[in-house]
Parts: sequence; C-alpha cells; structure tokens
Amino acid sequence: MVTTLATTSGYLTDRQLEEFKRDGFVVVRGLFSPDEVQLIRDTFMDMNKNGPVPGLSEIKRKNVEGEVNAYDPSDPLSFYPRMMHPHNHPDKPVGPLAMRYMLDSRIRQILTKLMGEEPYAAQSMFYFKPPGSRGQDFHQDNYYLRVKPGTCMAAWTALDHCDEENGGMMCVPETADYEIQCPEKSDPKLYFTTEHVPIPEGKTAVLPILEPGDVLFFNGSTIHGSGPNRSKTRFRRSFICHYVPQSTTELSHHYQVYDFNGRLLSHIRHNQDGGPCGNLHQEPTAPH
Ligand SMILES: O=C(O)CCC(=O)C(=O)O
Repeated sequence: MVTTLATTSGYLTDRQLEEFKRDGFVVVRGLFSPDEVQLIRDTFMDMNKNGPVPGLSEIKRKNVEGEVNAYDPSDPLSFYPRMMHPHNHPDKPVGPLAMRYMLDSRIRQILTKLMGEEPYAAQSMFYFKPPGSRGQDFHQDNYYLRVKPGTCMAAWTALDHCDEENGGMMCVPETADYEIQCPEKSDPKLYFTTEHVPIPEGKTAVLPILEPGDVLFFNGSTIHGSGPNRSKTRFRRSFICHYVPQSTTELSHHYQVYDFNGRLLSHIRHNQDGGPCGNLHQEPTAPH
C-alpha cells in the first residue's frame, strides 16, 4: 500500500488546503504562541477594564430616535461589547497591536495559499464573549463585506479554549459556494445580532474544539455562527480579522483596505450595501 504524506509548505499542509477547498474552512493549530495569545488577551482586557471604550466598543445602535444604547444593563455584553476595527486606534495600546496581528506574515502566507492570490486586510474585531453572553447566529460574512468579484475570508483566532459550552464557533461544511442568502431574523434572547441564515437541508454544523493560538479560516459564503456562552466562569475571547483578495474591485463602504505593508489603499470602489459584521437588534434584550 502506498501512503501519501501531506507535504508541508509554510504554515499550511497540502492536506489542509484540500480540506479548505472541500469544506470552506480549516483550522491551523498553534499559529500564535502562548506568549502572543497572552499579550493580545491582556491588552484588550486592560483596555476594557473600566468597561466599554467610546468610539471603539460597539455600545450604540441607530434607531428612529437616533443613537441609543445597544445593550440592556443586565446583559454581560453591556460591559463587554465587541470592539470594532481596533487597528484604527493608533492612540490606544490595542491599536498598534491589532494592526500588527491583522497584518501578520503567517496569516498572509496562509491566506495567499487559501485564496490563490495576495490578500488585503479589511477589518479587525475583538470579541470578549464573557460567561452568560449571547452568541452570533448563523450568517455569511460576504452579506456584510459585499466583496466583488469573489468573496472575503476570515481569520478567527481563539484566545481561550473554545467548546460548545462557552459558545465556540461552528461552520457548516460545503457551503462555501452557496449564494449569499437574504437572512431571516434571529432570536434576540440567544443572539446579539439580527441575521439568521438557516442551515441547508442535509447539512450539519460542526464545532471544532479550539485551543488558544489556533486560527480558524473560512470563506465569506461559508455559513457559520456561535451559540451563547453557557459557562459560568469561562470567557470565549477571540481576535477576528476579515480579508479580501487583491483582485477585489468593489466592497461595502463600511470597510477600508490595507495591504500587508500597512498602506491604506483607495483604488477599490465602495458600494453602499453591506454593514458591520452583524447588525444589532433594535431593542436591547436581556439574554435568557
Ligand atoms: O465569534 C463569534 O462568535 C462570531 C464571529 C463571526 O461570526 C464573524 O466574525 O464573522
């Protein structure tokens, strides 16, 4: 019997590339060291030590009256909302750190293999997901980023052990070629964002158990999401970045694009579609 060993080139084996082509997502284990994980986690925790930071943390949402609080005070997310685009805050400790890890050369190398071309960075986010907080229902990222032609890619870095109990990420295999769906409405008691894309018949979501430093890559059509954090004590922190291929000609006006040398690019046309990666509910709802 002939055994073919997966050949390794850089941080991704040929077998992992095949897995990605088949499933639309792949996990690269231990891409970031324990020291790097601790640095990222500690810097963001310290930034949020007195609660949300105006202009960085997503605490407001728009309704007919203008800007109102996004979270009910009883919601753990009212103290720990996600931080949006921290790389755009060079004046704060999280700014240069987020920029550095968004443009990390390991991520670039892997994305280049997965996309088959040079990536550009479009977004960074930090999710604290403390005990008792809601999840983000199933969705497709290109509903928000509106990349054309093609789609976007996510690099989702686990900063804690992630499993079912603390609301680990789930992906639905073999949905990477699916059209972007018009989402239904999620249950606000379980999910902090409004969009819900049903799992197609015959498909099942999988939840890879992740360790701190593991990175989950998935494409912008892959249906994915996470359930509530039902743990009493464990956070589920993650640093999440979205990327677009160099051949992108158009994307949502919510996103600015950088190359991996840190240059802000302006040649990609902005369309008026899309939005932040997940829209907040109109009424602050306490988790159930
Ligand atoms: O971290 C999560 O729970 C959801 C994140 C997500 O779906 C995304 O970044 O697109």
